[in-house]
Amino acid sequence: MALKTPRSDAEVLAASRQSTRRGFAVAALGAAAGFGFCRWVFDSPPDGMQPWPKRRLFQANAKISQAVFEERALAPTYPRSRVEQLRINGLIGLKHAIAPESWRLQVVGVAEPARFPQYVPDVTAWEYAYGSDTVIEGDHFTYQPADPALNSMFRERAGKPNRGLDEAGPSRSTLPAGTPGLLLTITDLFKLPKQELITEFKCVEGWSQIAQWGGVRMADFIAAYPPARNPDGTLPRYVYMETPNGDYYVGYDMAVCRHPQTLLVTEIAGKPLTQLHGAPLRLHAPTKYGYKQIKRIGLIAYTDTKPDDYWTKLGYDWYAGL
Ligand SMILES: Nc1nc2c(c(=O)[nH]1)N[C@H]1C(S)=C(S)[C@@H](COP(=O)(O)O)O[C@H]1N2
Ligand SMILES: [Mo]
Repeated sequence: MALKTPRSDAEVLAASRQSTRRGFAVAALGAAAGFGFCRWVFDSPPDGMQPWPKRRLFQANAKISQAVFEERALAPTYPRSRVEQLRINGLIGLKHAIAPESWRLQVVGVAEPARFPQYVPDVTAWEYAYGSDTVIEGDHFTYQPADPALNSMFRERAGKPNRGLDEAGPSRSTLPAGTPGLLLTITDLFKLPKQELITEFKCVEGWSQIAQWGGVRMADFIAAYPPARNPDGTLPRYVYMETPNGDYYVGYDMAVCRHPQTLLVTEIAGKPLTQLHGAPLRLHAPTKYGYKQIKRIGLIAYTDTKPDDYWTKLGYDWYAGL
């Protein structure tokens, strides 16, 4: 399906609700809860790892907040004057620079994939190439980026243990050899309508920054490369993404991916992504914590089996809602 005219957030939300089994209940809950509910959570001060209302709220009422945040609520957006320089945090799967021309996006679970010119019988056979500059050695930051602005961020953490590095181990959802699908280039993604969004990025560790994102809506990507239906006619409930080497991996509910503010990002602050911010493609989902926002996406797979998820394995919430 060709997407020429960008859709409004409201149109994407409406389409998303239609394609959701819980659609009707969600609309009602969203209307009842309203935006005040959302603000309260966004404005709350962090208490240790997470804002405290989040914990209490989810204990008390996980189902309602889940429906409201994922499928109904829009995250607040900000004027350009508020944009900050996004820090770098989390380098799992980014230890070596990827050679840009070797990047492909593997897409698996698409309806009738052989009709696309990008079809290949085995996406796992694709070989990514890496640069010789090592980003991380052993357990400690040793990277000295060419860009002095990045250098200062690393000086802060030099010699400190790189928490979480490879702790979760390999993914259970990595594709077996011989999986057919598409191999897209970045040019294929640029054919979708461009979106810009200025939102607050929140890491579960307690920091947040306002960042400017450029890219395409995940909802538009799904419309252009739609998932194959399950044998019973329903649509797959999940999306799985991983870095090219499979070191970092994230599972999403389909509703999160259809949210109008969930973007496949190619630019931050009007400039192409740097390697450490996830070049050439990362995810931004302003209704989710940072750990669900995977950098350097190598694979997008539609699936009806709940995918493995790096930080969920280490005890963090799968849903990761704000
Ligand atoms: N590939 C990859 N993506 C990742 C991570 C990571 O370690 N590896 N960390 C996540 C976490 S916890 C955060 S807070 C954000 C940080 O994004 P930034 O470095 O662009 O600020 O990336 C997320 N995506
Ligand atoms: Mo994070």
